[in-house]
Amino acid sequence: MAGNITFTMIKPDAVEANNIGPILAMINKAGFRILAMKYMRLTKEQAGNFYAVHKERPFYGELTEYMSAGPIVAAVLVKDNAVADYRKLIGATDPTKADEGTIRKMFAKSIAANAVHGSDSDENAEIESNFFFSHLERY
Ligand code: FUP
Repeated sequence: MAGNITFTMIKPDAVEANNIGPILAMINKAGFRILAMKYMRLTKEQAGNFYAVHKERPFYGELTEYMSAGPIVAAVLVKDNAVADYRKLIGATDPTKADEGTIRKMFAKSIAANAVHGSDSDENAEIESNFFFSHLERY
């Protein structure tokens, strides 16, 4: 397999707004290959486990409530320099600070409902991919 992996979720706000297709098109256009993908709804407990690093943050309750409020698309993406290139494609956490043409600038509604997740390191890309996918689900 050529390249590195990153993990992404299309979050409930973007799914609700019918933006799965446009976001996947941007991902493909930017040169990422989809290694694994699923459409599912997280329980609040699963969302809490996924975001466990943020447990002590003031927004943790709201974040886990929101991430379990509707279905998401989870995917593992492959590309050279995947983590950094995908962070560039999605833009800043706060969409008001995201660059023009980024996924969050185009589709995010707020800092909490910010359309997509993207791993912030190779180590977390591995952990997050393993949270959702077995190796039998990667193609
Ligand atoms: P990012 O890596 O860009 O997704 O951002 P963080 O890891 O810092 O935050 C994870 C998620 O927590 C964000 F996607 C949205 C949520 N969050 C808030 O709701 N409020 C904040 O002030 C910061 C983050």
